[in-house]
Amino acid sequence: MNKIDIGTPFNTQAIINFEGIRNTKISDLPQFLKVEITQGFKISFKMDRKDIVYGLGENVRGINKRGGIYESFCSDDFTHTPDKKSLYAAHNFLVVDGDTNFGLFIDHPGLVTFDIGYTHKDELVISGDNPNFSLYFIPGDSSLSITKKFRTAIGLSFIPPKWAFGYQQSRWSYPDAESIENIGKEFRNNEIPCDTIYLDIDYMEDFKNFTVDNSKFPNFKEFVAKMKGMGIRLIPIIDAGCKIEKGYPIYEEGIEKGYYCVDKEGKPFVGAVWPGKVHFPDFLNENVGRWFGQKYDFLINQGIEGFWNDMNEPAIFYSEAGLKKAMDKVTSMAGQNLDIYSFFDLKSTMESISNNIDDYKSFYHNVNGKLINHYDLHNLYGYFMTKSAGESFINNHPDKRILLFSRASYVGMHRYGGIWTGDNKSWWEHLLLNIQMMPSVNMEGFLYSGADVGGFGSNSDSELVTRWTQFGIFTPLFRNHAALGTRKQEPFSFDIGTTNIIKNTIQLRYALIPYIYSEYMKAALNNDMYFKPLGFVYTSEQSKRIEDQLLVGDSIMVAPVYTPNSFGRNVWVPEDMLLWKVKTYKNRNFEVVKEGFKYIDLELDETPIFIRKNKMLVVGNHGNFVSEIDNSVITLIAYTDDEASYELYDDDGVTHKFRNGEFSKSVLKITANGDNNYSLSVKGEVIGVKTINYIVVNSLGAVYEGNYSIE
Ligand code: MIG
Repeated sequence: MNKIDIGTPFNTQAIINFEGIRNTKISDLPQFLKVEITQGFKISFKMDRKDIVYGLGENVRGINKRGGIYESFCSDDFTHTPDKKSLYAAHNFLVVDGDTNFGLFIDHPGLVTFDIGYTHKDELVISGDNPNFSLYFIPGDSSLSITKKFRTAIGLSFIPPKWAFGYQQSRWSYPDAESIENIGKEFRNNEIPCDTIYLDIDYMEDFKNFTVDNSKFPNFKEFVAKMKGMGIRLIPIIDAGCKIEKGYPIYEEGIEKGYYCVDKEGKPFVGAVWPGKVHFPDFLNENVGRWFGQKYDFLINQGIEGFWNDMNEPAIFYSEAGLKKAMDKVTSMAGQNLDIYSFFDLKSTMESISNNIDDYKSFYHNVNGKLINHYDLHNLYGYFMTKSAGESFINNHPDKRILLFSRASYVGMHRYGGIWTGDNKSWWEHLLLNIQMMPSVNMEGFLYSGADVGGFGSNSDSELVTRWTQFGIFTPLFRNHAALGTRKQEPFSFDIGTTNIIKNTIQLRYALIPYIYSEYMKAALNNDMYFKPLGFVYTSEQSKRIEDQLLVGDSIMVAPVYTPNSFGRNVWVPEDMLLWKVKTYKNRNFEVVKEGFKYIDLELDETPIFIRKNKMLVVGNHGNFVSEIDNSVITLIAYTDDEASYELYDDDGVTHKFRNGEFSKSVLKITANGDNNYSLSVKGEVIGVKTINYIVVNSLGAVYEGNYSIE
C-alpha cells in the first residue's frame, strides 16, 4: 500500500496500522492514475467498459457505484432517493474491479466528490476543494484482498456485547416507563424474542443530554433493573447539540471551560436543534472528548449498557445568522406579486436554513491549540463524538463491552462503534437499499450495522415489515424503528398471522446466533467482511452483476424478497447449493438447487437460506433473549459429497478478554465414509455444547443424520 501526503493533511486517525505502508510521491503512482493538484485536487482514472466500482459505504444506489455522483459530506437528509449525493456518512474507500484492480482511500475530512462515470461514462473523477489530504493507493489482485489490506490498516472493528445480536425494538418514542414496560410485556406474551428497547429523545428532560425526565421515569435506575429482569436492556439516545440553559450543568461546565465550538468572534457558536438553541461540544479537542465521554457514566451508573449517538453530522435546524437572513428576505417579499421564480426562491429560502454550508463554514474547532474551520473537518464530528464515548467506556469500564453506534461516521469510527443507516422510509426500495448498503459499509470497517427494519419514515404495512424482518435477521444490528406520527410497526402491530410469521422469523435469528456471532467475530478479527457481494467470491460475469443477493459469512447466501405481492423471486445460484426454506428454524426441508438462474417460490412465511457447497450452517435454539438461549444441543446443516468444514468461534460475549486470546475456535469437519455415511470430527473446545446433531445433504439430495456427544 502506498501513502502519499499532499500539502499538510489533517491527522484523522483513520489509518492506525502503518505496517506495509510506504510513503511515496504522486510520481510513484501507476500511469493509469492521474493526480492533479491545484487550488484543490483531482484524481482521475479511465474505466474499462466492464469495470465495477465497489465501496463508498453508506450511500444511495447499488453495490456497483458506477453511473452515479457522490459527495462525502455528512448530511442529515431524511429522504434517501437515488439522486441524493450524501447521506450521514463519509466513507472514502473504493475499489476498482476489472482488468486493473486497485483500491483508493482519500483520507480527507472535508468535502470529497466521487464522480463515477456520471459526467463522462468512462471516467472516474475524485475531487475536492482542499489540497491537503493523504491519498492511499492499494494494489491487489482481487477486491477482497484489497479490502482486507485496507481493513488491516484501519484496525479492528467495534465489537458489541453478544446480547446486541438479539432483536431490538425502537420507536420515536415510547414516551415513559409504562409504555416501555407494556411493549416489553407484549414481546414476552407473544413469545417473540427481544433484547432491547430504545429510548428516543423524549426520555430526556427538555431534550437535554444526560438528563432523565423524572415525571416519565420516577425511578429510572429501578426501572432499568426491572426491565433487565425481563431480559430487556434500555438503549438511550444521545444528541450532539447541548441545550443552552442557565443552571444545566453540561451547559455551565462547557461554557466555563470553553468546551464548545466557537464563531469567528470566539463566542460559543449557537445552532438550533431539538431543545431550541444549543452549543456544539468541540469533540475534536481531546479535553472536550474526555469530558463528554465521561458524561455517559451518568446513565451507565443507573444500569444502562448501550447508546446511540444521533444528530452528529452535526444536524443544524438553523443558526441565528441563517434564520435572520432568511427572515429578512421573506419579510422583503411580503405583499409582492410573486412569479414562479420568486415564489420558488421564497420557498427554498426557508428550506435552505437547515444544514446550511454557510453555517458549517461559520464555526471553529480548537484542535488542541489550533483553530480550524469546521467546514474543513466536517466529516469527523460524529466520529469524534463516538470516539469520545468509546474511549471513555474502555477507560471507565474496561471489563465490559458497551453497545454504541452512531448516525454520522467516518472511517476510523468503526473502531469505537457501529452505525445505523439513518432515516430511511417504509418503502420497498429502501429494503433493497438496505441489502445493497450492507457489504459497502463492511468494506469501510462498519461491521456492526443495520437499517431501521420496517422503515423509519412513512407508514409500513404488514407485508413490508415481514419481508424486511426476513432480511433484517442477517444484519448484526437488527432493529425495528419508526418515526413519530407513523403507523405502529412492532411485530405484533398487525394481524395475528403476521405476528406469528415475524415471531418465527425472529426466533430463526436467535437460532442462528451461533453462526452469526461466529461469522461476525471472524470477520472482525480477520479484517474480513461479514456481508459480501457475490462478485467478491464468485468470478463469473453473472455473479459480478448481482445486486440483490449477498453472501453472509462464509457458509451461506441470502436472496431476500424485496418486492410486494411476491410469492417468490428469481435467484442467481452461482454454484450448486442447498436451499433451506425456513418457516420455523425447526423445519428440515432441503432442496438442492443447481447453478444457474432459478425462480424460487417463497410464501410470505418463508425465509430462504442457501448453504454453499462443502460448507455448513450452525443452528442453535431461541430464547426470550440472548443470554437465556440454551445451546447445549446444536445442529449442523452441511451440503457436501465428500467433506465440509466450519470454524466455530465463541467467547464470553461480555468482556474484552477475547483481545487477549480468550476465545474458542473449534474446527468441525464432516467427512464422507462411503455410501451416504458421514462422520463428524471436532477439534478444539465448543463452549457450552454437549451434543452436536448433524444433517448432511449430498448433491443427489440424499439426507444423512448423525450426532456427536462431547464428554
Ligand atoms: O430529526 O430522535 O435518525 O432515528 O428517531 C430526527 C428522533 C431526530 C433522527 C434519528 C431517528 C430518531 C430521531 N432523530
